Amino acid sequence: MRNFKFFYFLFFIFFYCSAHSENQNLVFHGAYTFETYPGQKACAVYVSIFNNTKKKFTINSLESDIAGKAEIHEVILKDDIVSMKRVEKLIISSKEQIYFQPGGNHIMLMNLKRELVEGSYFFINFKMDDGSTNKVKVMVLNKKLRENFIE
Ligand SMILES: [Cu+2]
Repeated sequence: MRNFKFFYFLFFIFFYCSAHSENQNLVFHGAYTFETYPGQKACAVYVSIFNNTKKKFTINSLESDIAGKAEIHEVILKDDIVSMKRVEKLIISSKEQIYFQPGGNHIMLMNLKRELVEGSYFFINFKMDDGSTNKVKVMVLNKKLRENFIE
């Protein structure tokens, strides 16, 4: 009788875990950028990406209706000079958390097609190597907030 209960317990755990992992995907949290001034052609977008799954994800490319070009950039500090380099493919390993933040790695939108107004939002599509797309909402914040984000 006791063994039977134990078996039932294992059975429950197995189904509980598999039901949860099946629904899991990459989670994009709190994407934002700052309002632009008239004529501004590029802006940086920040977001946190959580991979709570056992799988590895690869972001192949980005696109957005509001920009001619969207890229992932990493910030490189060499000989006291800060520069940006395009990341061709971003691999997010199992259980990895990635934080794009002001002063660090970011998403760069270039050839902006319109001014970004505080309180509005737009979308960026993250195209994955498995053919799927993650559509992420980006909030436009007041540029005065920027000062609070940088050291
Ligand atoms: Cu950049």
